[in-house]
Amino acid sequence: MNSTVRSLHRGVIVGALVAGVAGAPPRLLAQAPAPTPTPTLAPTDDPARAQRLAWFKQAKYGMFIHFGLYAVPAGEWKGRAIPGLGEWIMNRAKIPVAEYELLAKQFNPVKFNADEWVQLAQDAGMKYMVITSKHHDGFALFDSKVSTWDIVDATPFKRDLLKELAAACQRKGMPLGFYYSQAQDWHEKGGAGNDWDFGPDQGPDGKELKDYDAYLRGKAEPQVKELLTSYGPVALIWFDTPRMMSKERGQRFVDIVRTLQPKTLIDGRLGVAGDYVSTGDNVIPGTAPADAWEVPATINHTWGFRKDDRDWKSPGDITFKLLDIVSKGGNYLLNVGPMSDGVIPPASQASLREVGRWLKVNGEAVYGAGPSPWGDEAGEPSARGTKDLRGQPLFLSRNEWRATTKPGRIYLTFFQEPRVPFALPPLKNAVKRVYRLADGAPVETKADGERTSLNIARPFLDPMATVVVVEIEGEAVTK
Ligand code: H79
Repeated sequence: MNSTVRSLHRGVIVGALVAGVAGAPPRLLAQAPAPTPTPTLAPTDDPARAQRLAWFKQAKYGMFIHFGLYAVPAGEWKGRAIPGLGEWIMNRAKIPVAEYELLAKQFNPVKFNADEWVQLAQDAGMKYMVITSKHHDGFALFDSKVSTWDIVDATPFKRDLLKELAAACQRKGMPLGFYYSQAQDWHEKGGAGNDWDFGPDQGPDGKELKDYDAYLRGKAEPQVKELLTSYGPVALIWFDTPRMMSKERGQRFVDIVRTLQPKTLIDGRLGVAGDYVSTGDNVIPGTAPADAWEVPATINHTWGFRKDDRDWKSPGDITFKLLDIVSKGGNYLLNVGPMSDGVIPPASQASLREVGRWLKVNGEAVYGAGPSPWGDEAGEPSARGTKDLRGQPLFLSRNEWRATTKPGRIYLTFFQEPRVPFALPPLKNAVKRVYRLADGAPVETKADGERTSLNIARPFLDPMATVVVVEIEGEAVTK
């Protein structure tokens, strides 16, 4: 057993503190909480929404990319490490706009290759990609006509990176979505968030002190229109941190998206109902928060590249989190932060590719799979009423195995060797056949009254995780 796998084997652990399950390093706990998820979503009985979501619910696993000027300082400003998220450096170091603008002249990702990025996502087994078109620093990674604060007008690179990525995605059949920070824009005096150049957004009474609507109408809305007009089919728009997003303002974005590309999904952080729920950053809930949801997550502890963060999640950890999320009905949107030369850090690539190799063999348990028919195997809320850092009931996560489903099939993914015989939780359906997914080897079963026991061969062949397929009569019925 390698160490990447061993780190998961801790029996019952405390989950959902900040990083969800499986051993968050303590230093994470010092960070401020991520934005609260918006629990609202479009009506569940809307057939247009169900159609829009169909590919998303099949996909299950996507690649998030945070790329921008912050990859140049990479977590360090004037010789000092600035704590926190790499893409927040302008805010955390209170860098004036005029000074931050100089970074654009140093931004020249000459090793960027769109096909390589898409190929990596495919090798990793990821089924969609989402890239920062504009983060809170206001810098656009595409050639905007309404601002010169973009990659074509302000950098020596001069190429429209999103255009190249969109073309590569289309060639390879990879759905592409755009992250767009609609509310915060630290470059604009009307945008939210820059209180070091432009003062606070709101007074103590909540009164707005900036011309926020001028920013929205003059930059954010036109840029979202550009993204939906000039880059082919857009799989989704990933809005974030909905500060001061009133119903009216949020609805203006909904109208733009629905008018220009009715198939484009809206995430859960616009501020008004989107198509699915986005959990807090790195938060894996104990149970499904909605019928369609997604966990945005980092592969180390930052989204934008930081040169001092090499604490990459192991392939075993990523595989566990993916199955944990899928077994609860959600999607996993896992981030990479390319370096300023345009190369995705090789160590993070290696981790992703190893998960991809596992998925090549075992992907049937993931893609298009529905949630567990049980749920207790994932853990339970603390019986003692303990609350986590967000004031939510603490969920005690278990990590031995997870279940996912398709019609007539239950997939049991084991992250450690179970005691044999392994008793299936209660199931009313007749069990037809049980076998190992990787090689089809039959698994011996024994009927035990209402319960079925599995005599799973040990030791496991795959150090990462082993999937056992339980073929059943019809859809799983547990009660
Ligand atoms: O794009 C990624 C993050 O930059 C963005 N969401 C994900 C997908 C995000 N925006 N806000 N937050 C996450 C919450 C940020 C909290 C912190 Fe901070 C930023 C903690 C430390 C730096 C703000 C500034 C709160 C304390 C200091």
